[in-house]
This record gives sequence, C-alpha cells and structure tokens, in this order.
Amino acid sequence: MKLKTSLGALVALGLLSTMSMADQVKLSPQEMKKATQIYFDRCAGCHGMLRKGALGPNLLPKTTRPIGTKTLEYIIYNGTPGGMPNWGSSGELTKAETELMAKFIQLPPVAPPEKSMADMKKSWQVIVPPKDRPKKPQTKRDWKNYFGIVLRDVGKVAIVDGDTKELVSIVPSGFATHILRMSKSGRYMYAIGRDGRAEVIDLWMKKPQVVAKIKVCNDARSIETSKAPGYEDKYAVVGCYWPPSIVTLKGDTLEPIQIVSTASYTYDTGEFRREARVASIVAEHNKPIWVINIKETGQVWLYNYSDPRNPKIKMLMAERYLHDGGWALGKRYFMVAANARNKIVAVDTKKGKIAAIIPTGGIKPHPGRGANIDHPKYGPIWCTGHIGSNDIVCIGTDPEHHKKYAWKVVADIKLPGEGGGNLFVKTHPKCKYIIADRPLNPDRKLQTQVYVIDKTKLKLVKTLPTPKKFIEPRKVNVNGKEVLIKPRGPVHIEFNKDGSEFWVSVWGNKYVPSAILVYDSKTLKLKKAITGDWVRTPTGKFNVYNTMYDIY
Ligand code: DHE
Repeated sequence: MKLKTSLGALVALGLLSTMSMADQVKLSPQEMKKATQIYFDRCAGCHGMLRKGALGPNLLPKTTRPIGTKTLEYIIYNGTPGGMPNWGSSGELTKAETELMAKFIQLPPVAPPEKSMADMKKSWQVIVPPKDRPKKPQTKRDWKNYFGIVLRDVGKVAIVDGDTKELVSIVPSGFATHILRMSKSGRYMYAIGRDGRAEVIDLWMKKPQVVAKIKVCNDARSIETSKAPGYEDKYAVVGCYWPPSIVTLKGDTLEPIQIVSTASYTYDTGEFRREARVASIVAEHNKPIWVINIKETGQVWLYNYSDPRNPKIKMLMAERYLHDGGWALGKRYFMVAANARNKIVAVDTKKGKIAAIIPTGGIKPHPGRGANIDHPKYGPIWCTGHIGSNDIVCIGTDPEHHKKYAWKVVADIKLPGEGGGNLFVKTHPKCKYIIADRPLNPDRKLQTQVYVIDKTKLKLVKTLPTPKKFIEPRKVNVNGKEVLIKPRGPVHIEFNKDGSEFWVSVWGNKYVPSAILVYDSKTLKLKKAITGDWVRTPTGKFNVYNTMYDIY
C-alpha cells in the first residue's frame, strides 16, 4: 500500500490532523542522534538514506509535514496492510521512539558520510591466514548440508548441522546481518551486515569460525562470490546501499580490490540519482559475470570480473526499483522484481539483453530468489509472491520450447484474506510444493501461518498454522520496563540438501528466544523445533549445497 492510500483511510478514521505541525517539530542533539540511528537501522532500507523512497514511499518534509506527527506515529506504530512493518505493536520500537521517528521524518534529511578505500583497509582483518587454514574438511559431518542461520538483531550467524539439527558453531557478524552466500566450492560462507561489514567463515574447520572480516561501506544488503570455471572461490563482491557502490574483494582474505560507484541516471527519465543502491547480485555459473541490479536507476549491470581492477560493465536499461530475484530453471534468465512498477524483469544473460518486462498483476513483487517449477503444461516457470497483494504468480520462462507461455503470467494463486505481506517463496526439485510465508500481513492469523501450493495444480492446497507456543505474546523486562513482545510469524523458507525437509524461522524479538521449525516436505508434518537460548531473531537460512548451486 502506498503511504497516500493508507492516509485516505486514516482521514476517514479522524486520525489525520489537518493542522501542520511542522513548525513545532524540534529535536535536541541527543534526540537527533538517536533518531538518526533508528532511521538507519529500521527505515533507510525501504525509504532510502536520503529519504527519496524506493520500496516504501518518499519521506521528504514536503510529503511528511502535511501529514503531521500523530498520523505518522500511528502508521509507524501499527504498520499498514501494504507491507509497512508494525514497529510499535511488534515491540521493536517503544511508543516514545515511534513519536520521535514521526517528528524526525518531518525534518530535512542529512547526507551520510562517504567512504574510501583507505577507510575500508583500516577495518580489514585476516584472523586466520589462508596458510594456517585446514587443507581438507576437519569434520565428519556432511558440511554441505549445514544451514547458515542469520540471527538478525543479535548480529550473529549460527551454523547448524542439517542432518542432526545440532548447533555446530555460532559466530559474530555485522549489525542486523542480512544474507549469507557460499563460495563455488561451498567451503566459504560469506555474511553481510546492514552496517556494510562482511565476514568469511571457513566451513572446513571443526568448529567453523570467521577467518577474515572488513567493513566495506556504511550500509549494504548483498554479497556474492565468483562461480565461473577458473574463478572458483577467488572473489567476493559486496553491493552497498551507502555509499552506493560495488566492492570486489579477494575471496579468501577479503582484501579489497576495487570500488565502483553506482550513482547514475534513471533509465527512463534521465535524472541523476546519488542514491542508486545495489540490490540483488547473482553470479553466472559459466562466465565471469555478476548480474548486479541497481535499484533506483532501474539498470541491470552485467559486471565482468575477469580483470577485477579494470572491470567491463554492460549496462542494461530495465525498470524501477530493482530489488530481489533469482535464476529461472536452466540459469540463463535472471528474474528480478521492479517493485515500484509491479513488474518482473527477465534478463537474458546468454545474449546480454533484457528478454522481457512482465507486469505481474500484483502489487510489489518480492520473490526472494523465487521458486522454479518444471510444469507438465507450461514448461519451466518461475514464481514470485507480493508484499502488497495476495498474489503468488508464476511466469513462463522458456521461449524456445514453450513460446506460447513465455514471459506471461500462467498462474495467479490467491492467498486467502485481505492484503499481502508475503516475503518469500521457495521450493526444491524433489518437493511437490511451493512454500510461502506472510510475516508482514497485519492479520495475526494470516501472518502466523505457512502456505503450501501444489506445483502441478498451481493451487493453494494447505495452510500450516504455527503452533501457539512459538508465537504467544510475552511480557519481558527491557531496561527496567515491562514490554509486550509479540513475535511476527514464520519468515523465509529453506530446504535441506536432499529436499526432504523445509525449515522456517519464527521471527521473534531479540529479548525472547524463538524457534526454527523443521517440516517434512512430503507429509507437511512438523518434525522438529530447533530451540535454545541462542535462537534469537532467526530470519534468513541458507543451506550450503542449495546456495552453492542456486537451487530454489
Ligand atoms: Fe532483505 C534478500 C534488501 C528487509 C531478509 N533483501 C534481499 C535482497 C535485497 C534485500 C536487495 C537481495 C540480495 C541478493 O540476492 O543479492 N531487505 C532488503 C531491504 O532493503 C529491506 C526491504 C529493508 C531493510 O531495511 O533492509 C529488507 N530482508 C529484510 C528483512 O527485514 C528480512 C525479512 C529479515 C532480515 O533478516 O533482515 C530480510 N532479504 C532477506 C533474506 C534474503 C533477502 C532472507 C535472501 C533470500 C534468499 O532466499 O536468498
């Protein structure tokens, strides 16, 4: 939902003050410092560091001032059905903090600092040099079936054995760690924090640990590795939100090699965007190319890293705002969401061209990596959910053998109830279902169940409510105050190596341990709940094998 749409409803509710409060908004230096930090931690990802908007609307004073503190506070506290999280009622921000943020966003934005190679190098640390690392795996466990689990708000990564479900290791990572990716061999696991801190973890160690780290920028969301023949485990690449840039690193030590600014002109209107952030990155498996998606300009960059100091970049004009995406079956077409325009862009990496730009019919597509099906009628199709509407849509991706269906929405599966709130869909070639979450739907029932879609019938066949004990609201003492914590529902799905299980995280709050639920992917029965004091704010989970080979 757009901010403007939700405002209509709020006017009707009498919550929108017609009196501008802009003149009354003043913050002390301490309040400014606190609000700037909260904005960076919670808001900048969707609304932009310069507050010009992307996944969320712009929050410039000309938009926010006419709305006023009371209404802004209401939205921040309760969220919207269009995907704005309920920061207050989920217990993540206090009432006073939501009021502070409502005031802060009525003041002019402040440009954040730049960062140089010298700054980067100051933070670079090789903890275990490559010569002192194991020459072969030091464990009898099937390390390719490990799961790296992001413990978001405690800034840690847990490594869990996918066979035994035992915690193998837990390592520190950046602030609000976002995603994990694997090197081509799978030996190295990379983490990226929202503070731009990257770590490399050696999975061959008996107890995997961080072997090198570096802070490459102030704000980042993506990290990927070199996967082409001859470049296995050689490089890593970080996509930064601020300063908007692409940073190439040495794969084993994270020594920085090159920074390329992504500030450029919007593909359609030709306006300059300083804040042209790097969204998803995916590595081609047969050529030394990273497909890099630049959010605000709507450009897809095919970045040839074979000579990393002198990269060759082919810019493709696509659509706005590019966000997350994944390979279609066969790994020729990369499918990426352009969420401001409700479209999916299909990038033909073989020809180095945009193959198609497809309206999904839903609002704000958000695929994660998406889900692939080899369908008996439509051939290879790729599916995505939406944050702003209840559609899971599947798109034909085989123009050679299934031309009739190529680049068309062949199925639109409606999730029950109002609103969207879906973040991720996932499947595995051995599983006959697509699994979808919906943690941003404001309705408690819809938010707390997992949705099961039959891959042949392309129909919703089951919902799996999360057992009550994992999502019950709880009162906890935070800094001397009693706070009600209401865990959001299940988030992000990942399969184990052989596809016999899927794992979902219960998206809790850092003050209360939650759980990772393991379901049998055939019977859909809950097999096990992974619990323990360490299970705090688990979100993304990445199976080593499936991430190495881009299986989804
Ligand atoms: Fe993500 C992927 C950006 C919030 C969990 N997220 C991505 C990607 C981008 C992105 C650009 C694609 C990376 C790639 O493939 O290279 N995410 C953003 C944001 O800007 C946003 C909306 C707001 C923010 O402030 O960061 C945001 N993301 C979240 C969350 O709040 C989630 C749900 C929980 C968390 O841990 O942060 C979250 N994002 C994820 C996950 C993936 C992801 C788990 C990878 C999906 C996969 O299966 O590969």
